[in-house]
Amino acid sequence: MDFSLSETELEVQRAARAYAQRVIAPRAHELSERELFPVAELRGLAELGMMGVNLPAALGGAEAGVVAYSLAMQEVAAACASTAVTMSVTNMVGEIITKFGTPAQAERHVPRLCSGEHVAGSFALSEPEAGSDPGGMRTTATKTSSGWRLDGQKQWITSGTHAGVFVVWARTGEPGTRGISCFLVEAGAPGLKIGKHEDKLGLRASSTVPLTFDGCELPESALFGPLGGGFKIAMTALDGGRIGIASQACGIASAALSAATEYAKDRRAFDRPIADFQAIQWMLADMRTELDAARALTLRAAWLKGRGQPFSREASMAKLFASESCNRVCQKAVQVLGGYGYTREFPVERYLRDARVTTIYEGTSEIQRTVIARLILA
Ligand code: COS
Repeated sequence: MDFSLSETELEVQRAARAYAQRVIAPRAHELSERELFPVAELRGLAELGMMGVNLPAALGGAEAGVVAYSLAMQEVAAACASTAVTMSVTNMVGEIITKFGTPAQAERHVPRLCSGEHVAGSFALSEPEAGSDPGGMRTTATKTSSGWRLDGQKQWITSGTHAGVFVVWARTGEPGTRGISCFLVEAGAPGLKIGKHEDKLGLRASSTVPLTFDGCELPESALFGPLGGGFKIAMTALDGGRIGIASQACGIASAALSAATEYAKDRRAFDRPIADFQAIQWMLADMRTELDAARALTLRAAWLKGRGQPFSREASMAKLFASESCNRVCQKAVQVLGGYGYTREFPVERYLRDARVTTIYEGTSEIQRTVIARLILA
C-alpha cells in the first residue's frame, strides 16, 4: 500500500495552500462578518486551475485528478469554508457538464467555469419540500414549440446570486425518480428569478438563495443528458460532491486544530502553558486522530473515483465521518480556547458555525447512513 502523493498532487496542494494562506485566510473573517461573496478570491483560484481540478485540459481544466482536488479543497476550506463550498459546487457542475453534456454544452460552459469567467456554477436540485427526497420534486419542464418551459421553485441554491450557469432538475414525465430530466439554464434567462439570500448560521460569505422559475423559456439545447435520466445524473454528481464536502470538513477541522494547538502553547494557567495539562493534551490527541481518520476516508474515496472504480459507499462514509468529526473537533477547539473561543476575536467560533452545515448539505448524515446501509445490504 502506497500512501505517497504524486508530484502533481503535491504541486496542487502547495499551490492551493500558498494562495489560501496568503490571500484568502487574511480576508476570511471580514468576508464572513460582512457577508461578502469572495469574487476576487474565486477568480484567483480559477487562475490557479482550482475551479476545474479534475477536468480535462482541453476544456480549460487542470487535469490533476480527484485526489488533487480533495487536497486543494482541504487547503481552501482551512482558510475560508465559504470560498471552499463555492469551489466545490463549481467543480462539481463542471464535472457533470463534462461527463453528461453534449460537446457543444461542454465547450460553451466548462472553459468559462474553469477560467473564472463564470465566477461560479450552481446545482439546483432541492426544493422547498424536496431535499432528502429529490424524487418528490415539483418543478416542471413542459415541452414547447421552441424548446422547454420551466415552472417551479428551487431552494438552498449555493452561489445562486453569482452563478453563470445553473444545472436544474425538473419533472418531464411520470411521478418519482424516472420522470425527472436535467437542464442547463444560463444566468439572466427570462423567467428565472433569484430570491433573497438566506441569513445563515455559518458560511456567511457564500450565497444561498431560492430560485423561482416562472414560465422560464429555454431553447431545445438546454436539455442536459437523456430525457427522464436526470435523477441518475443528480445521484452521480452527489457521489462526487460528497468527496468535496468531506474535504471541506477536513479543512475546517484542520484549521480548528491548528488554532487550538497554537493557543494551548501560548496560554498560561497555574504557572504553565495549558498545553502541559493532560486534559488539553487528550483533546488535541482526539482531534488529530479524528482528523486523520476523516482524511484517510476522504482520500480513499477520491482515489477510487480517480481510478474509475465504484465509490458511492466510500464517498458517503467519508462525508458522514468527516462532517460529524469536524463538528466534534470544532467543539473541542472552542473548549480549548475557553471564553475566548466563544468570541469573534478568535476564528474558532467561525469554524464551529461553518462546520455545522457539513452534516446537512449534499445529503444529511441520516441520508449518508441510508446510502451506506443500502450498499452493504445490496
Ligand atoms: N449513482 C447512480 N445511480 C443511482 C445512484 C448513484 N449513486 N443512487 C441511485 N441511483 C439510481 C438507482 O439505481 C435507481 O435507478 P433505476 O430507476 O434504474 O432503478 C434510481 O437512481 C432511483 O434510485 P432509488 O430508488 O434508490 O431512489 P430513492 O428515491 O430511494 O433515493 C437516496 C435514494 C435517498 C439515496 C437519494 O434520494 C438521495 O441521495 N437523497 C439525498 C439527496 C441529497 O443529497 N440532497 C441534498 C442536495 S444538495 S444541498
